Amino acid sequence: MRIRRFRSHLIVSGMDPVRQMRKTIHLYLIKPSHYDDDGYVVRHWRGVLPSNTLACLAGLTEEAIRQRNLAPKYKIKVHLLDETVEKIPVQKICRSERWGLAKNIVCLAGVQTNQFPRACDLAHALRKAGVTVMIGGFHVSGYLALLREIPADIQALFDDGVTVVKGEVEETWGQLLEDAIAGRLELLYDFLDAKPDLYTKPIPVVRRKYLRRFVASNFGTLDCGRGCPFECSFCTIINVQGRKMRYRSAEHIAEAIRRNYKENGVTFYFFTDDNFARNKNWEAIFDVMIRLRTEEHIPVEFMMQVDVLSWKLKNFVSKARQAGCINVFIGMESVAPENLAAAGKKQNRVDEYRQLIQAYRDSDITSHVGYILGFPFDTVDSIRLDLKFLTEEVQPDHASFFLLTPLPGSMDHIRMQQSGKWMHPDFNFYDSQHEVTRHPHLRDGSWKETYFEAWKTFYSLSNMRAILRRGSRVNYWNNFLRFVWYKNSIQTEGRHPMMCGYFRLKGRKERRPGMPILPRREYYPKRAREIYGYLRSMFRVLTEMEELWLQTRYPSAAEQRVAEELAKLRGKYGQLKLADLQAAYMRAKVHFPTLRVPSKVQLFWAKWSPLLAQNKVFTRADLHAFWTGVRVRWDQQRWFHIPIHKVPLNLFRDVQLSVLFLLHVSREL
Ligand code: B12
Ligand code: SF4
Repeated sequence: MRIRRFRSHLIVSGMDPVRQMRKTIHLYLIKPSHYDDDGYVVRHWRGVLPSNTLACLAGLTEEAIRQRNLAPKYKIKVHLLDETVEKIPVQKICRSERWGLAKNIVCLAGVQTNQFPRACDLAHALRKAGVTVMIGGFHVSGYLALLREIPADIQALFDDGVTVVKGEVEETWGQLLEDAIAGRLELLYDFLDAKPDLYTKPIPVVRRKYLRRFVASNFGTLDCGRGCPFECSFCTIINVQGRKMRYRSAEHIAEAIRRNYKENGVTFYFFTDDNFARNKNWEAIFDVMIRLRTEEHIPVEFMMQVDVLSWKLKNFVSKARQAGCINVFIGMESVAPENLAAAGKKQNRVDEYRQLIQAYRDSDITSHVGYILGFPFDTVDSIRLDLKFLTEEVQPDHASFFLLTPLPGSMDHIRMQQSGKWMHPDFNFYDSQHEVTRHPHLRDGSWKETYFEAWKTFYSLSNMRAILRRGSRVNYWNNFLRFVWYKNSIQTEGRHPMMCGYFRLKGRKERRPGMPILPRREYYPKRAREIYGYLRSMFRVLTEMEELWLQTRYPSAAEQRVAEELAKLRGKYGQLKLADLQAAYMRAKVHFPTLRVPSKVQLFWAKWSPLLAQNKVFTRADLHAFWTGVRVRWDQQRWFHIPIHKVPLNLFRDVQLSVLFLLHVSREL
């Protein structure tokens, strides 16, 4: 190992660290994003999943400031920044450091492999101004866990005076902060073998200001435990967090949930444990949550990740539902036993998959399976057959597809490296959505094509309709909204939903070093075309989802009452007067308060409500056919053949449907 033994802060400044100490300290906890294929930083107007690492480090910081009594000595301002939803003010931080306005400490947090190149670029830029920079997370931890040599990119960080932290810091964060403030940071900290006991460690802290950048601001994250006892070869968790399970105290978790509910309105959690079913404290955690829901009336719900054997644990599924679980993510990975065997996933039994999904469905918990493409025995044809089996036989409610990726920290990575097999040299592409190795049967782009085909097949109108009809009414909107998120990510941006948000933002100058900054005249027209493309695609997703809603929706109680009243008027449609209709609505106690609708709309509703109420299929297929006809004639320049007189009514019907649809969707958000 080649690490020069000097203190990172001294290298650049060359000054006595004690003299550098300033009163105001800005502590930036930054979750970096990554670059898209064009080299632009990926950022969205609104995100979907907040970062749990930021929440964890925020909790640890609060405690460190309290325990080490730092507040009287320094004015510490903590900034939580997530580059996937906001711009990082690199210039501002550098200016503040150069002008000596404050001491700035930047922690690049929870850096995953695909974010590592971006994190390095940020680190180097900040170091040029002398900012103290630390980097931690799964990439550096996993990468250094299995390698014997220090790789060149990490050495470059050391050379620039960046501190690399390997492992978890629940027991050492306070000391690291003090070292950073005092300018005595080492270049490498290795905590991998000193895994912290989490039982009474600070719980991740949720901040309302941060949550506002996400679609659902009632959404919090929490890791109730860490580690996993299994041995999958593509997984990095076991080599970083270990195979011995560690967990938090149930009472601590309850306290955090209570506080987050009262102070920040958080009612939904993503428990980020990789395998909640193997958390030895699961029952105690479920019990306190049941108590919170029933005795304290805190309407908390959550989703969690579990293994395929979880349904067999006595009381696990039923208690999970009582505790508020509405969705489980299951590492199914493949339906081909030979692939599972090759990945060391011995615990997965394909013949039990259907029972597993049904066990959760019976308890009104929706299932989401993780599915990997590119295992050794996969071919284009076998994947198609497997998908058919997955959708028709196993019948999960959701699926996420990933390309098999040798992530640093996994056994796959180290084996490939030892056998000298080709792996893509650019970590930016290690996001499970790019081909970074060579597959024996999936060549010439067919791997990625099959990947997109898998998304398309699973999220086809027919499969989504089948899922909604199969599921119970309580989960209708939970499933539906996830479909909107998934369809929009894959169809509009071609991005994995877990790396996507709503409406992609870009900065002309936020481009990967080495790639040209386009002149304005070139960049903006290109960007305008791109935005137009997004909007068109979002519109297409919206109409498709509207169709799905129309075909599957449950009528509301008010609608049912209207339908009953209108049924009494049936047969009189010919001579129906507006006053009769209004009287019927009054009797049903519906005054259309949400829409102050003109009389025509009421007539339209009068016609269709009974059909909807009887749960008969209703569709916007006629509208779709009409607009397609208009577009075709327009494109063929047969303008006189466009039935102009029908346009206003159809437009009106379409807008009305869209408004109703959006009203329903927004009510569920
Ligand atoms: C939750 C989660 C997500 C969420 C993230 C949002 C969220 N809610 O946090 C979602 C679903 C979006 C997600 C997506 C993905 N994920 Co993910 N995810 C996780 C998971 C299960 C938990 C993360 C977590 O909160 N851990 C708890 C925190 C506290 O741990 P931590 O980040 O390691 O931080 C600790 C230390 O590392 C250290 N530390 C961290 N940062 C810093 C910084 C400094 C300065 C210091 C001193 C210390 C320090 O202190 C922390 C406390 O001890 C992890 C697995 C895991 N067990 O961590 C996978 C994991 C991180 N994900 C992984 C992957 C591959 C992905 C995806 C690429 C998959 C995909 N295609 O969708 C995407 C990438 C998304 C992206 N580009 O951002 C891999 C990353 C491996 C790697 N080498 O990159 C992991 C490890 C799982 C795996 N399969 O191996 N993920
Ligand atoms: S079951 Fe999941 S978390 Fe556990 S080793 Fe396998 S992939 Fe990793």
